[in-house]
Amino acid sequence: MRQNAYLSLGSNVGDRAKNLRDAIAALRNVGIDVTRISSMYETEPVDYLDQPWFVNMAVEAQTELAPSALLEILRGIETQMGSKKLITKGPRLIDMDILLYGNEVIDTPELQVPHPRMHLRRFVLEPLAEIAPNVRHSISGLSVSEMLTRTPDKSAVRVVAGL
Ligand code: GSY
Repeated sequence: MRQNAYLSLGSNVGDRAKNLRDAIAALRNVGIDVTRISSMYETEPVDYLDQPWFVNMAVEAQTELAPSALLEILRGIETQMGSKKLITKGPRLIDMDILLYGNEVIDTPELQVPHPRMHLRRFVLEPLAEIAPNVRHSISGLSVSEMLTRTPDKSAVRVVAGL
């Protein structure tokens, strides 16, 4: 069944905007229907602070792929683009996470959906609220705009460009 999935994309190595554009092109090349794309946001690093600022965005993708197959495709594109995570939570050329997949709840060692930290990350919620303010978290039931209002994360997030 065709499902709406929401993905978070980020880059803080090299030409960050180009990396994001290339990742979206790669998603489309493998047949994933990217139906909404947020602006690009320059964002202060969270978790591991001693690294360059990121550019983050969110996309809506419609796919018949199961969540595990979608995750494999994302990891394949990251590898193909040359993204290496030399430090856990450290700099990366491209990083893609599944935030939401329809109304599903998935809890396996490889994949947790909804993304377990999405409500704690302004760099995820601001771009997502631009394209899907009324979509709801499949566990808490909160909409994306409600999560954004409630998030304790005060890190800097500012729009830099449309795609
Ligand atoms: O979880 C994705 C990688 N990441 C990011 C990110 O994409 N943006 C910001 N601002 N901080 C981050 N910390 C990590 S780890």
